[in-house]
Amino acid sequence: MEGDSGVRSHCCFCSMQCAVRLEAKPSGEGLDLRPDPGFPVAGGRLCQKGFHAHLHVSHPERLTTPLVRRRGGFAAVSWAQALEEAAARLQSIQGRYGAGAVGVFGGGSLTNETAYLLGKFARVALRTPFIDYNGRYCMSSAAAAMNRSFGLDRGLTNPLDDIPAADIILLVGANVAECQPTMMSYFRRAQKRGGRLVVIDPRETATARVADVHLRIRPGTDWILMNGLLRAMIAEGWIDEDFIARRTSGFEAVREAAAPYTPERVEARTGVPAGVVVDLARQFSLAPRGMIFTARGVEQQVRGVDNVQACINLILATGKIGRPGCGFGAITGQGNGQGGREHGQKADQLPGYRSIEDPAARRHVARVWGVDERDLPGPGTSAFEMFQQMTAGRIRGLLILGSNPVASSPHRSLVRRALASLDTLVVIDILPSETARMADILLPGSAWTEQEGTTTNLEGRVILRRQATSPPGRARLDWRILCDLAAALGKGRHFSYSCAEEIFHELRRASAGGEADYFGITYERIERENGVFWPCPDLDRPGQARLFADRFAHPDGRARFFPVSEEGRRPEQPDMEYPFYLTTGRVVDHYLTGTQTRRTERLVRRTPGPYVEIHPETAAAFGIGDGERVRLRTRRGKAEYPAKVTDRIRPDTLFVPCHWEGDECVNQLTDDRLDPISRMPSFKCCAAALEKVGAEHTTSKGEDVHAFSGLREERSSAHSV
Ligand SMILES: Nc1nc2c(c(=O)[nH]1)N[C@H]1C(S)=C(S)[C@@H](COP(=O)(O)OP(=O)(O)OC[C@H]3O[C@@H](n4cnc5c(=O)[nH]c(N)nc54)[C@H](O)[C@@H]3O)O[C@H]1N2
Ligand SMILES: Nc1nc2c(c(=O)[nH]1)N[C@H]1C(S)=C(S)[C@@H](COP(=O)(O)OP(=O)(O)OC[C@H]3O[C@@H](n4cnc5c(=O)[nH]c(N)nc54)[C@H](O)[C@@H]3O)O[C@H]1N2
Ligand code: SF4
Ligand SMILES: [Mo]
Repeated sequence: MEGDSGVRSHCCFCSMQCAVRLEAKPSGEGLDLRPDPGFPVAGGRLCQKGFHAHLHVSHPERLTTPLVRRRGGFAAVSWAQALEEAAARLQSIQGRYGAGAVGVFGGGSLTNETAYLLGKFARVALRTPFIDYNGRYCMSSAAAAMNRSFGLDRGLTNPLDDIPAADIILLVGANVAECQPTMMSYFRRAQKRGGRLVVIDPRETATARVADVHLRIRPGTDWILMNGLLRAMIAEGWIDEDFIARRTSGFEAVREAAAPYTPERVEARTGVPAGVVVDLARQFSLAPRGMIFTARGVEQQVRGVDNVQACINLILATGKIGRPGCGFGAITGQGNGQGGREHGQKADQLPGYRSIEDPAARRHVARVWGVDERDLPGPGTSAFEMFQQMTAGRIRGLLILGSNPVASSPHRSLVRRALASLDTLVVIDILPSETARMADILLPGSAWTEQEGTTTNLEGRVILRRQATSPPGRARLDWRILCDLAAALGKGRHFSYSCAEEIFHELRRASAGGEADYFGITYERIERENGVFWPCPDLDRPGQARLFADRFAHPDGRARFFPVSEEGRRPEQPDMEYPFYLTTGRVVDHYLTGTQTRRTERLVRRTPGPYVEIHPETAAAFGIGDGERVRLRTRRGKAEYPAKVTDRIRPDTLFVPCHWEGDECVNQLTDDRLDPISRMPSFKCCAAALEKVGAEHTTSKGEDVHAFSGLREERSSAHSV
């Protein structure tokens, strides 16, 4: 059968991990890629990024040889020379300033095997506490809230197949149609059955356009809306008292915290009309089955954990979890954003979601790694805080694998300063990203088609990519580079593997007994069963697709409510000087910092560059025409973009996509204040000023500007429910 030929793999981009088949072109040059209808998750669908996901792999700018910075630029060197120099420089830093003077920064696009190995590399080869990764900018708020409430963080608590049974679905700060396009078919199936799709987003996104209801909420106010919904449910007697009594604890404090949020107060704060609040509360609680999904729109906020928590409180109060059509989900972002957060890339974490501060966890992992438990370092600090450690001179050497933090971190100028202050920066990448170009030692790694390994999709389904090609030139497999570097550091005996599967077997043992238990999963099972869900402790039993049917993961089996109240950080608010909300996010054609998709001609043709979305009223007040250049300023910096005048955004809000580097990078502007629990930066909400380029002196200030300050009351354009 034609469908059976080719190497089985999964798209490198988003967390849907759609299945593909890869085959060498008949000419021998490059690869053919086609969807694989034999794999269930996306039913043989791919989005436009997926159809082109193999093209950047053979781009002429691929890094193919180790490079070392010499006076006047990069010089090509042998692997032996590059590894020796990297090891010597990192060791000399550690010799002078201690083990913790070298840090490690990872990524959620890496395979489970590589992510696991990177965590082990930091703790065993470098013995540094300082490791964190780009998933901190992505999943950390959801992870923290889910851990607190459920005792476990798995993005979706249900398999995707449970979605079509829902009668009502809330998508909160999630633009699925552009970010996980093939997931939309699950929502469409629910809608065909009569289910209602409600989208809560300051912008009328492609997702909002197919929804039954769109609430154009004021940025940063979702927890207020959720409190208002809960208050209405309580007031009307629509909550599930039986579920609350049997399966949860802590409800009283939440009832109290929600009490002040009358529909009128919610309207004034969020812009969602009072009547809509009550209608939505009724519809959600009285629907037999309902689900809530969050994504970065509410999570990348200084109150990201609270926003997710407030959504979870609604799920628990209505008893909508653990059944088909019922559940909570934080929609994971990166290809391996799920697996990448489970096995040790996080500052406080050992494999299998174990805590690095738990003595039993340390003993278990030290035994698997063959090291003395006392030699395992303690917890480090979060991703952005590592850059602050660099500017303070405490971290002096850094290894980055699979991330482009210069472009993806908030407050770009601080991050650039931090990396420039290092004695040594070692980067392993496949392409010359903005971060890679700052390296002292730049090592050529492997792209997704070149390495075998597992990833874990947004459902918690562990899947397998097979190797279809070899790395180009002298580029090497990522995991092999880590082993080679460990050997150069004199730790080779802890890092001798002959293939990725051998690393996976060690990961299985390291995770065994942990929350994210992979022990029962093997490559052979994954292929036979079209992926295996975790937790899966037994080789001969299926993994758990649907969580929390009978009990939650806390020792007493109960879920926890947590109150969300006025206490807490406020996002930077618009004022006279910076009168707009600035928010950032994605477009369908590009992926993250764009190092891959901006090198794919067909995607660039569709979306060639960044822009700022501006409401027509706002544009008119500032004399800005569509396509004209405007300048945005925040307390961190300024940047210029062409205006995209559209009524699909609130008049008090501006939006810039985040896929560009350098002068076009929106993180020149974003706020680096962090959520106090998750340490997530505030990518989705800060205050900004707008001016037309060339009209700096004529731009109206004062009253006109104040009209857009978001401080005024403004009705949202929400449709009635
Ligand atoms: N095409 C494409 N797909 C991707 C990616 C990509 O780069 N490109 N990246 C992947 C990754 S890593 C991730 S994390 C996911 C991200 O997936 P999403 O989180 O869905 O995408 P974003 O565009 O970052 O943000 C979603 C929406 O949040 C809205 N928003 C902003 N502020 C607020 C607010 O205060 N409240 C509410 N309710 N909404 C708000 C924005 O208008 C935006 O439409 O996508 C994954 N898929
Ligand atoms: N303003 C703003 N900023 C944001 C966000 C936002 O919404 N707004 N979103 C945040 C989110 S959710 C995320 S996830 C981060 C992501 O931020 P980053 O991780 O910095 O973004 P990527 O572009 O994925 O960078 C991955 C790098 O690794 C390389 N790479 C990819 N695959 C491999 C591999 O297999 N091996 C090797 N060796 N290298 C590889 C790529 O070439 C690229 O240089 O950005 C965050 N930044
Ligand atoms: S939906 Fe996501 S995984 Fe599927 S093809 Fe598109 S980018 Fe790739
Ligand atoms: Mo992400």
